Amino acid sequence: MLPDHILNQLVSIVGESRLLLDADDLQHFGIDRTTEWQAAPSAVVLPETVQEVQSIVRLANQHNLAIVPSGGRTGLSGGAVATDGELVVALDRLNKIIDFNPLDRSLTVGAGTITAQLQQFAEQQGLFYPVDFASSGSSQIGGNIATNAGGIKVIKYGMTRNWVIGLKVVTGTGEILELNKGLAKNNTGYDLRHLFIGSEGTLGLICEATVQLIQPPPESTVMVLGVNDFATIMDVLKCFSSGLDLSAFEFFSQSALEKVVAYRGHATPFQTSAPFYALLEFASADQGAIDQAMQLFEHCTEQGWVLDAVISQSLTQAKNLWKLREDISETLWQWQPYKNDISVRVSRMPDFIREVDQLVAQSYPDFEVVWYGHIGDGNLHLNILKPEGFPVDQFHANCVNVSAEMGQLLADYEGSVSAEHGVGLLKKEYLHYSRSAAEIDMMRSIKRVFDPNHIMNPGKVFD
Ligand code: 2HG
Ligand code: ZN
Repeated sequence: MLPDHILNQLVSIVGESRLLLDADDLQHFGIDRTTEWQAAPSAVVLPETVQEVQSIVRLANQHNLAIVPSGGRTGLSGGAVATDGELVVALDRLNKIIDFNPLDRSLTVGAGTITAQLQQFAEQQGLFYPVDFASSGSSQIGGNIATNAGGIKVIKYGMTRNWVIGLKVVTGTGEILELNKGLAKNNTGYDLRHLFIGSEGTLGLICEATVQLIQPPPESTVMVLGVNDFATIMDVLKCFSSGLDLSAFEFFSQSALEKVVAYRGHATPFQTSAPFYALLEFASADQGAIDQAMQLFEHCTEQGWVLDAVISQSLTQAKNLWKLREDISETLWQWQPYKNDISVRVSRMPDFIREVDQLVAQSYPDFEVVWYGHIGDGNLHLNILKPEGFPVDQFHANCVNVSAEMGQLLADYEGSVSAEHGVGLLKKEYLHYSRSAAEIDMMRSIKRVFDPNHIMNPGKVFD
């Protein structure tokens, strides 16, 4: 519990109704989508203006009070978890559309704007915001930027970083910085905007963002292919990406499909099952692209790579096929999964897949492993499921042991221990497999510049 004089000062900044101290609120705002940690913040504040955020950060500096920024709380690495009496600064109320410029095709919004609302606003203007993922209905743009969120269209459009053309931030020192100001061209030294993107709240708070919108993409078609074995998915990717303009290339295993069908009530699209499935989406403004897709499918069948295929004939069918992939993560929560979010370069995927498959088979003989992810980006999400009745602590300890071997394998392949979910609390002990000691030292030095009193999300990314 914070002393009264600090609580009074917080009330004088945000007003009584936007300082939350109830146990339910502390629980709700003190945790993200992870289940490993217990929420224990001392208070939650809901600022409504950038100036209020600045006053909060200045106050926190005076009293050496740690701050945890909170967005839509959909994170999967414990980046927005307050476990130790921190002050949670929830950006929910900074959720206004601030500016839209049709000529620049730029949109400035408060950090608390829900991703889906931003996407809808773009659509209403006849434009398109291309970053998308299953949690877009609750994730906030500030959180997306703080974690450089990826998602299902990275193969064509890249990560959140590619779409941020301006940021208004409050640094750990309480400075308000306006970074890049929506410019397309701006070669004036270090681009601090890019330091804040993916910094997971360790340098300051993102309060407003300007994103680049584009013309909506042409009509697209979704195809799901039953694939013979894991490594073959990469042959299928090579084949389809050579002939089509792909906007997604995802995969999932039969066990993922079975669970989504059983627990979400979706219809299974195949008569006969395959060990793996590739889901691809391609631009299909004319019949030519669909004919081309059918030819590529035939080629893959002749090669013995693909067993079966379904292709969407309508928007509804396309959406239903997407659900088979997008609903996997939420469906698996009931097994308290141990999650991996790893990547290597696409060209190294075929060899990496063989080794990671071997490692997992040896390491988890007694656990069910569900494979899925953005394989077209070289990104695998393998979820290890806890058997019913197996003690959580023991399960976790087993998985943590394997993570070191996985980390070493990733280091050998020059891959990443966190492809898109961020480091937070979950991955920090594995960071050294992907970043050198010199790099991590530099990151610490950068943090000291923006946050000399070490109040911004301490303990996240690195200690
Ligand atoms: C996805 O791609 C998300 O579905 C979640 O990044 C992955 O829960 C996971 O492991
Ligand atoms: Zn993902």
